[in-house]
Parts: sequence; C-alpha cells; structure tokens
Amino acid sequence: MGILNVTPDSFYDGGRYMDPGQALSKGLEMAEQGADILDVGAESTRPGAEPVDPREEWRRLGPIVGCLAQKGLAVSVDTYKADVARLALEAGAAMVNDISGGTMDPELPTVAASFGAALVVMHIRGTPRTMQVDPRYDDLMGEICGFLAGRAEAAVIAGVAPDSIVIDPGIGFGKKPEHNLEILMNLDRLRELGYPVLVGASRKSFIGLLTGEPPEGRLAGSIAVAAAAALHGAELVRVHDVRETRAALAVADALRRSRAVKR
Ligand code: HH2
Repeated sequence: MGILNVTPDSFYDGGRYMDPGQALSKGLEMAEQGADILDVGAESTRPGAEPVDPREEWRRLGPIVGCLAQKGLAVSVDTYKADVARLALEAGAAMVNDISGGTMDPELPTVAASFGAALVVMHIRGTPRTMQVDPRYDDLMGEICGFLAGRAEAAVIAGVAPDSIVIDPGIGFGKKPEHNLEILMNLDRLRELGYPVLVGASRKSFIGLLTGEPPEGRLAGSIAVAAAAALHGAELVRVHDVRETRAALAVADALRRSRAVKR
C-alpha cells in the first residue's frame, strides 16, 4: 500500500503533493513501482495534529481519488469521517482506511458496507491530538486484539463482508516506542483474529529513535521494519517508498516460504 498524503503538514511527505498534478504523478509512479493499493489521505494524523474540516478534506482529495480510480487503480481513502468516505467511494475508491476503527464516526462502517468496499480497522488509543500523552497498557497485545476483534465485529454487523476487513495495530497511535517493537514481534496474535494484518511503520519516529535519523533518513530502517513485519505475518504494509519496499518484500517472502518447506 503506497502512501499519498495531499496535506500541507504530514510528518514526512507534507506539502509535496498539494498540487493535484504532482499528486497524480506520485500515485501513478507508486503504482508502476508495484503498489497494489494507493492510500490517499488529506488529514495528517501525526501526534498532536488537529482535525481538518470535512469540506476541506474532500476539496484536497476529490481530484486525486477520482483520477486514480478512473485509471483502474485500487484507491484507499485514509479518513475516519463517514461523509468523506462516501464521497470518495462515489468517486471510485475501493477501500476505506479508518484509523479509528469506527470509533470516531460510527456511521463509517455502514457507508463502507453500502458500497461493498474494503475496510481497514485500525487500533488507536485516544485521538491524534492526545494519543502520545503517556500511553500505558496492562496487557498490550490483549488490549489491541480485544479492540480490533470488537471493532471488526461491529463492522460485520454494519454489513461489511468479513473477507473485506483488514486489521491494523496502529503503530505510533497511542504507543510508546517499546510498544511498537512488541507489537511488531507479536503480529501472530493479531493473525489469530482471522483477518489480514496491515502494518504502517514507514519513517515513523520510533525508527528515528533507533537510527538517530530524521524522517528523510529513515528509508533503511523502514525497510527493515517492513521486512520484519512481513516475516512475522503482515499481509499488507503501508509505505512511502514502494520500489525499495517491494524489493525487500520479495526477499522476505522467499524467506517466509522456505520456512514452510519440510525436508
Ligand atoms: N499511519 C498514518 C496514517 N494512516 N493508516 C493505517 N491504517 N495505519 C497506519 O499506521 C497509518 C495510517 C500516519 O502516517 P502518514 O500518513 O505517513 O503521516 P501523517 O499522518 O502525518 O499524514
């Protein structure tokens, strides 16, 4: 899943794709490099971010979602707002990526269901504005699995087909660096819920803490995390750098398959 943020303030690609022409070129480039899904977002959800008005969100998204979908590409819209999701699905998006797991706008799963769209159900603790204020867990994996199981069930009750649901532990969304590492090493717990697992760790700050690099210097660390996530059971990874990640995943996938070979 290639990331395309049409925002002025995303933590890595903010301000680069506000011009629809540039956004479109980036989307097409990622598709050529091997992205199976293009995840287009118009509100940064980095720690401390403030919500964007839904009309402004759609003003940014509209030209991009429609154009990419018309080219036959699988477009995901990164929004937690049902009204924005509806407009994107009408314009041809095939997936809604909801960082709140349906908790911020309970109508969102119903909207996804009415279009027969795929739905990413992500775990978050709090809101982007508050989530990194000393997050604590008694049982990290148990609490994330409980949340995702409940939210996926709510989506199914709203009419989303179970095989259209993807779950995501929400790396960096109400998590300390050590939480992110523990999640990445325990993805098999999430797989037990029976849904494909998505991991989005690309260029996030815990990688910077490990490598000492700013977002611009976190490519190598991000590739290491994507490969590790794939080896531990992630079926999808959400990344800024499609070509490099594709190559790493080809190797990780070969390694994973060879584990299954019995001699
Ligand atoms: N991370 C971000 C945004 N959306 N969606 C899912 N499913 N999983 C994630 O981990 C995830 C997400 C944050 O990253 P990014 O879009 O690069 O930055 P920003 O929120 O600043 O736009």
